[in-house]
Amino acid sequence: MAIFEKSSEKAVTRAIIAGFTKDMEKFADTDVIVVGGGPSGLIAARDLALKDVKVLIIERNNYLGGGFWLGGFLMNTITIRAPAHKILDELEIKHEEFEKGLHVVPGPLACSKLIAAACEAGAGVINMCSFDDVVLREKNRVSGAVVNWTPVSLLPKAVNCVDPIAFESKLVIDATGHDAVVVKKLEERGLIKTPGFGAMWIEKSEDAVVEHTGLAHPGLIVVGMSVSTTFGLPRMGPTFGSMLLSGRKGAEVAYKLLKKN
Ligand code: 48F
Repeated sequence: MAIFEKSSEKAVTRAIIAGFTKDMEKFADTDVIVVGGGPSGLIAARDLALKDVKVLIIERNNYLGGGFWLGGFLMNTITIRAPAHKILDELEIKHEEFEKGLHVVPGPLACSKLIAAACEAGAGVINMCSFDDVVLREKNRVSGAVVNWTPVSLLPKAVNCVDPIAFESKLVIDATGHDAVVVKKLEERGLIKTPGFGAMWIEKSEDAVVEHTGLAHPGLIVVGMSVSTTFGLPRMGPTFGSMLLSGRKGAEVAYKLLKKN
């Protein structure tokens, strides 16, 4: 007596293709594209999806979470400074206070719950997919993302003749961490100038990242460590409170802009 229901190779193949195609068709034209599924991108996507904004996360790795799995130096204890621990409470992630205002939480727990929160809120995800370029419209407004499968983008140029595809959106959020790949693409085109991030100073950097989170160019919002690269702020150090607060602020900025237009 078999344990599982009957099925076949062709049914499994069709189920995969149909499910994926349905999602991709839905997001070909979306409200917001979040490039990068680290902590700042995940919270931004989750907050927007909770407000019924159509949001797609594009992540180059197979896994979401970015640097949020590890606290620093390959040690998986995450540190979060108050008041960002309130977001952990909101997501029902258990944490401890190491010393006044400095909270600790196991990376795998915090990261997996944040990923689940973004997905449960309704954010779409396309993983193993790399941002390649921006879509630009009138007055060089960022209006979407050109993407290709990560394995394709890693092929040597000599054997890579696979055209990318593009998703259109009202807004793009650069949540790609230190690399700030969307911002850098605009810089390559002479539309923006970035100073790159400065030396580590945790006390200053966390506040500065949240303060500078917002519109970097028409149609483009920066959150998380890409804010440091864009505005020349001190690098973060291994603490994540501002990644969560910056992602949340980025979502608020996006929501206001969407309501205005
Ligand atoms: O680096 P990452 O975690 O960015 P973040 O949200 O958080 C930064 C912290 O992890 C840490 C820190 C603060 O304590 O200093 O570094 O700002 O996540 C960035 C995500 O973007 C993806 C990358 O794989 C990662 O998951 N990413 C980077 N380039 C691309 C990309 C690309 N070209 N296309 C798609 N995804």
